[in-house]
Amino acid sequence: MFNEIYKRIKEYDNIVIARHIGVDPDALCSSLALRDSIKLTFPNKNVIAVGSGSQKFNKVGSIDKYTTLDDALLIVLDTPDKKRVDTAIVDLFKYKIKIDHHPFIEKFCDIEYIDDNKSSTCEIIMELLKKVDLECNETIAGLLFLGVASDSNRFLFNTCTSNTFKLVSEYMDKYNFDLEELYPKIYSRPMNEVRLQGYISLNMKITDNGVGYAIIDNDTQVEYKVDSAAAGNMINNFNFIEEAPIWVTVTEDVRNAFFRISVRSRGITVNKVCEKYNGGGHIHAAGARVKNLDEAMNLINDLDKLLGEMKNDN
Ligand SMILES: [Mn+2]
Repeated sequence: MFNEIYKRIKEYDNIVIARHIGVDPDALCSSLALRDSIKLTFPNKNVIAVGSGSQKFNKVGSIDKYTTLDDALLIVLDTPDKKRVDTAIVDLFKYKIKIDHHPFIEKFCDIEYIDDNKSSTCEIIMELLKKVDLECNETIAGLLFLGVASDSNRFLFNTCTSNTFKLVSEYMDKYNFDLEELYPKIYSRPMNEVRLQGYISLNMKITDNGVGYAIIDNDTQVEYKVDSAAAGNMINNFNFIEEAPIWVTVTEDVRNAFFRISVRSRGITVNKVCEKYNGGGHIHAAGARVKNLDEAMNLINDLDKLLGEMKNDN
């Protein structure tokens, strides 16, 4: 399928690369890396990577302004369903390609390369660049590394396979990117976010069966001077709490009038519960959006019940 993807990239002079809303480093890095690789390989092509920006990741690289390009190819990265595509209007494109590592939700592209055994979309792009005639350089390799490192929570998850480490090793060998230069681009953060992390540690509650949850309402965000995106991103800092094999953050988003729920687990499938609440995601890392705190508590109770049932089964 990589050859088919390459054929289409070669064929089109105008290419738009899109990714999911609520940008994260894998989505951002995969789209910038693929854009830069295509431009490096075909300097005359018009390639843009689009989506709403994020102050938090502005050191990673710059996104392009969205403009409609005639007869353009759309490549959607890291996004399993059409409604989560950021900025680009999918139906306006003649030909569409999807490359993703989320569990399948719906088909909306002509070619869909989906491998949900991969750590990240960046890992798939590493493979793509290796297997077809697309160029790479130190900057592109660094972007791809950041996407893999971030989506695997710095190689903590089982989604990292020998394939992941082999690719990272090969790219590091060949392009010699600098880890200490790269990591701050996604991990450096202001003191107020660190203080908010302290607030969450102090205020996290744990249900009877072991769901750790923290509610970060708008007042708290105002008090700690963080936006809801920054607050929602705290979730990955709370792994390895002995009492909480599942942990959740509930973040109020007043601008959009919903609560964003992020769920993580060690070894327990949580995306099915999130799907019940208009969400979804990976088996151990999922999320949902709900209208109010009651709905959020229902979701948390469902996760608690899930843990209770597992205890009874043992
Ligand atoms: Mn991803």
